[in-house]
Amino acid sequence: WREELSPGAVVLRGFALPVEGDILLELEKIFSVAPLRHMVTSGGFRMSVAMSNCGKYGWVSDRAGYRYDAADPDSGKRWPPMPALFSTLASEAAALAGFSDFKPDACLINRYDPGARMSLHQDRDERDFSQPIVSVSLGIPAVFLFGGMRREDKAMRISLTHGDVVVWGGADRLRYHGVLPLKMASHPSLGEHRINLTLRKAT
Ligand code: MD5
Ligand code: FE
Repeated sequence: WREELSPGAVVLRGFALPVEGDILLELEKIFSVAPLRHMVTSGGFRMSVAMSNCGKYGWVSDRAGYRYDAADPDSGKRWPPMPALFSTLASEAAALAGFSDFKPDACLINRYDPGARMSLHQDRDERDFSQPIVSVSLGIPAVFLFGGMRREDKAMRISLTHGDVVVWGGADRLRYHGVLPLKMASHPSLGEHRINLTLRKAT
């Protein structure tokens, strides 16, 4: 159940399954305070993925660009706190991949509906690239693109399904990556959705 894509990129198949119900309960509470919304890029395009955040900082994008912000721009209030379950799960996963003492302060929540995608990009908005990023996939499956250090580099295709956790760190932290448009599918507990939690140390 532990697949090493590369020394710094480790897939833990089904690692979140034992706590899936608890994660979904926490997400409902978060969405009641900070609803999922389609953010806009600096170029003015509406993102196909709907987003929210929990934790001390949240990732936001608007016409001014993208950044981490302690407040939800839609409400002006702080993001809901990060559930202990999320930080513990991320820290345990990071440790299994060789990154000890990972303490995330930001959790971006991405919801994909069939057809939604994420184009190739690097995650460079965090202060310390020596800190890994932990991603938790729930719901319908996605094909994840794991690229190289340049946008043109050929990408590996990895299928990520319900309960899979991936740790991205070390030399793999700054690889280009993305998600292919989701195929229509339905999952018993999430319906026609994929939810991905991305746990980071933003500052
Ligand atoms: C997703 N989200 O499936 C992915 C999971 C994002 C995003 O890409 O920015 O919200 S995180 C995948 C990731 C993060 C950091 C580095 C690498 C992959 N990588 O080097 O391949 O919604
Ligand atoms: Fe990313």
